[in-house]
Amino acid sequence: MTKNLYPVPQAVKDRALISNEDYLAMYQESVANPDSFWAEHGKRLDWIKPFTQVKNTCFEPNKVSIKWFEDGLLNASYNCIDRHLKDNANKTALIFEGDSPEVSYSVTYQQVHDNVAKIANGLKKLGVEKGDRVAVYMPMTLDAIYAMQACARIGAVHSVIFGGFSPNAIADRIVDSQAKVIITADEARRGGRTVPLKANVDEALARKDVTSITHCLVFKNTQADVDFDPAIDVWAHELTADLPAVCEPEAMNAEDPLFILYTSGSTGKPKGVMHTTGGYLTYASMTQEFIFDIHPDDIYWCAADVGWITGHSYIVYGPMANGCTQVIFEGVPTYPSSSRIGDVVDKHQVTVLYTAPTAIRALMAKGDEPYATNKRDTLRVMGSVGEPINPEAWNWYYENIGNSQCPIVDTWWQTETGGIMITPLPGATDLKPGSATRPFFGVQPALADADGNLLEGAIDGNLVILDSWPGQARTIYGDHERFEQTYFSTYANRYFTGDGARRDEDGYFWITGRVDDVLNVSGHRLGTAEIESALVAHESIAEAAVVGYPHDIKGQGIYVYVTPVEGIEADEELTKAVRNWVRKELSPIATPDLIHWTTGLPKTRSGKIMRRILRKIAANEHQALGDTSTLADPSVVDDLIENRLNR
Ligand code: 6R9
Repeated sequence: MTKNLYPVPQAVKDRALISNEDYLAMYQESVANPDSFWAEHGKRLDWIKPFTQVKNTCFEPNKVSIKWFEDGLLNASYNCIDRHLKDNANKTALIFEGDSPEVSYSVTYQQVHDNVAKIANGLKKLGVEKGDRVAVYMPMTLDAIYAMQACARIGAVHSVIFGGFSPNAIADRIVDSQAKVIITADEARRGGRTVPLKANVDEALARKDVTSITHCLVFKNTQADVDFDPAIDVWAHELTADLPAVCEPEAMNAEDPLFILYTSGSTGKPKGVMHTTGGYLTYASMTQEFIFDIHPDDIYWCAADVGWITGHSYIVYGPMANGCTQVIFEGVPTYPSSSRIGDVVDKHQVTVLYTAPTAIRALMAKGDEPYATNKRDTLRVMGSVGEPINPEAWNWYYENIGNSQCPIVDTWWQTETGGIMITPLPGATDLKPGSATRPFFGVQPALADADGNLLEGAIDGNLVILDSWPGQARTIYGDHERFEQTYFSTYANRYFTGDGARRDEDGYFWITGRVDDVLNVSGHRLGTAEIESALVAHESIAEAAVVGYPHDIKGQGIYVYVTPVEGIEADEELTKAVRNWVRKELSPIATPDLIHWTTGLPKTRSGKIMRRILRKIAANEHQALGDTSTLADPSVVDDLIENRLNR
């Protein structure tokens, strides 16, 4: 039975960094006096030149500008590595747990330092300079983390491309960022299979418009044979073999870019969300410490991929800035069996676990047995991220993984927010399954109606944030106008999240999901426009419309409506070909679940596709279609309902 309130257990309270009284006082201070609050917390980092200015931000139309700590100088990699060496050089930094349970080993902060310094020197030797962009297309190995830290060390801007993306998606991101070097590996391992990373990069670089790359730096991982072009390819082990394990960190301005990360929006191509150095790192490290209640002896495990923002903030930057010991997991929760997460927790004595609802639902579907074979009694705090967690999954996570003793922090945030925004704190917040609860320090969430009025009390609305916080994205790379348009034009003077939410009578927030054309499939963010443009690039497809529908494990499934070009008869073979086409063009994570061939789509007289209707039909809720009187040809709808695929 799902209860609806879980008060903070005494044992958690006793040990916690932040009590409820602390939370209330600190929150109040953070919004009343942001300058002095963040001046104090900015000191958690080591600054080469301390900042004297704190907040300088503006959300006004056509003047959006976000700066924090703008006259300070620091280096992110120094903060994540070097400053721990004085007292903790031999502390374990990273515990690698391979895709195969047979493979695991640890490295200390000193070893991380030496590896990062060598790669940083290697990048310099390849001509990479401060401000240059470096694409990173890597497996979930320690080399991926070293590569990102090495970029930060020399002031290069990394642009990590998730290892599940296809050559076309890689090429798009390289072209947009004009990356000089791409870092990759021979192959990745995932769930007992391999992914041909280097071959994918080769294919991406072969695209005519990809002209900015001078070198491809290749790490050996599986030792597979790969094509090697000495004109551009460089083996990492050869490049770094004779280079010193010392590399002076570059002094960066707080507002110098740290990285670009592409994410999907409701229109057009993915956007290069840009984060800078000082505010981002302050926010990533502070949120990680307080939200996971981190103590020096914790063994922390965030089971995300570095290809997503969660891997950036809660693997590469936050925990390392805090000098944590953490598990880096190459594999998937269901390989070699569904007991893997619990087995890894026991093996490495994990105390803090951060994962996604989709993983929890996949395990839940396998029943409780896999979790009868491991104990998980070292766990203290568990986190959830990426999509709304339904109360059933929350409860299963709480009872079967956490032995009913670990608070669950349901953390709501986005690529654009840089760090967690709405979340419980383990020692402070009474939990309600399914609610992300209350804002973190400095975050002012509010609900707005369609006309831009702010709503009071217990109510549903569009989630906006009223003022800036240090981890906020500064711009979209190369397109500040799109940044303003996307996030600051729906509601003047407010940041619009694209999410809907409900606030209850206790002031707790419940995120209800995206209110725009962005899908959340297994925690992966996908724009319907992106999938549609991949679909219409297929020679047999004339028109396509993509919507999400409720899916038991993935959260949302991808429902595709397609009209074939004249003279083409859609059959099973073509359906299969289209499915593979999307995998290849975009990514396996964008694979359509249901492909519905139709001769027409419901359109208004002005030719706009009425997605609202398509969503209802895909959700098998066609009884409640609402007003269809503005349709050019209402008969199209009857036909779609009759042939609907999700019944
Ligand atoms: C961190 C991350 C962002 C979108 C966001 C929202 C959804 C993330 C959530 C959640 C409900 C949570 N989302 N965390 N929804 N509860 N705890 O996932 O970033 O990939 O940019 O996705 O994910 O819809 O707008 P990103």
